[in-house]
Amino acid sequence: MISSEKIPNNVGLSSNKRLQRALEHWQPQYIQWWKDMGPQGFQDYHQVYVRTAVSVDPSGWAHFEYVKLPEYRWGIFLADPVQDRRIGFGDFFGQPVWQEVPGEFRNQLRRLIVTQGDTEPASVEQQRWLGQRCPSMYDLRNLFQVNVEEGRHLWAMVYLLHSYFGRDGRDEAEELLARQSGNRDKPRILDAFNEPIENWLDFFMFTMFTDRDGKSQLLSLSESSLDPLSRTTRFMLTEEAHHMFVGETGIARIIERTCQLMKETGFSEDVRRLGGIDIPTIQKFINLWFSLSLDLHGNEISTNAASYFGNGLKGRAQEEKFTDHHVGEAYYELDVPNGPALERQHIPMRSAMNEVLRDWYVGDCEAGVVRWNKIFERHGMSQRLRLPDRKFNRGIGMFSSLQFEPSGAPISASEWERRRGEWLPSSADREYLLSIMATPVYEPGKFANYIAPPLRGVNRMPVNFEYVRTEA
Ligand code: BYC
Repeated sequence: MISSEKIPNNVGLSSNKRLQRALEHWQPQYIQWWKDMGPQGFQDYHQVYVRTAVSVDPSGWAHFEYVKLPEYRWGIFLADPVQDRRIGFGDFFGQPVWQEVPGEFRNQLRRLIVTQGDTEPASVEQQRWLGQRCPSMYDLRNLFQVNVEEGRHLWAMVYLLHSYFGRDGRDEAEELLARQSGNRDKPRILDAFNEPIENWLDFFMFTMFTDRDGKSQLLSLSESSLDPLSRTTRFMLTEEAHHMFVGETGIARIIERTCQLMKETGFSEDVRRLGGIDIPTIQKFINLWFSLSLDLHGNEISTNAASYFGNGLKGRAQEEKFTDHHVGEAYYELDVPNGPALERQHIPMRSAMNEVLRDWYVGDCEAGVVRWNKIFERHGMSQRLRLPDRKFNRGIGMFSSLQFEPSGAPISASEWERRRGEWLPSSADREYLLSIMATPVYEPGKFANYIAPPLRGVNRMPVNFEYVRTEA
């Protein structure tokens, strides 16, 4: 059960006074950050119907109530320990997992935890203006649910930093609140988390694709030999699932509405004249957020990834599905740029672990796009959305200095410059989206013209439930 102390937790925080004091010292800084950088305009006078965890078992973590956002019960929740858990991969395979951080891996683990932690507040910062442009009260509530849980994920990482990394960890926890998404002097660590999220198409694509990187990274960290990291990330995954639901169903509802509008226009693709979002624009946002999120998996060939795996710090998603957990002799076949051509090379598998995780990620994204395309099928339409090739628009890794079409065909730098507006959102596309989102929809049960209502409400409540209440 989760205690209802000042910092709700299931880690027996009150029995470790030093840690409790340190975290209680960080807490007001966090709240200040949340007020400054969290949802703008919804801090003081609004009550939001959100899910909060009262325990970590399935019946307890889906408890719903109205709360004022700054009073959300952010806390420290670890999944239950697995009895006699053993290291599942790498050079220490089969040994008991660690309850403390081994000195020799301290820097690497700190780096992984800081990188993970940094993404959480970053996403809240990126999304802080969206409430002013929301398509419905239902969506507004979902946005805030995602935001408070990202805040809680930051708590999860800060708990690990404070508990296991001493002074360095406390300094890192402060830095997590000091860096700012998009800030030129103190940006967030990973590139996608410095991109603006200014409209709801960005938001739904982000929760579909970037939160799905969250899923793949959390799955691989949940395999970690450091048991507190594994237990923390295992619980985070339960919350992450809802974020991807918000993204996938958000885009599905936009597609649904686009199909309806296309019928109204006599199957013309020009739904903008009816205030809808046309399919080419949806495709451009897929191209953008999918490629940005591919970058989040790091370099194709990475000594960092090899040593994370060898040392048992970060495994593969669903490690138990693999047969070889040592991976000393195996190779990964990769198309590596060699001049203008690609050359198939055999890369030691451990060095290709980022690519292995990226494979898992691409498969998970593809399944989502197949589900979206079923909407067109249901409407009897031949249009289809697709993921771009993984070489397209890359900013990290061996394809980042080369240019490719979404199909994967190589093109010259000048052709890329000439044609990128066909494939990625242009400023005109962004202006159009802002124009149809300029007036937020706050009336319960009403939806902006460009998006269909959801099939059902939250927690069996009706779709027209007052998910966000304004205090008198
Ligand atoms: N942007 O050897 P490499 C989530 C850097 S999302 C900028 O490939 P590695 C969430 C890299 O840091 C999940 N820099 O690196 C979603 C390194 O720098 P140094 C977040 C990048 O370590 C939505 C250099 O390039 N969690 O939870 O194998 C909402 C060499 O790279 C990028 C994690 O990422 C980039 N995209 O792989 C809220 C898990 N990529 O050493 C939350 C923890 C690489 O030269 N992180 N670099 O200064 C990791 O596992 C790894 O750090 C990475 C990169 C997968 C990110």
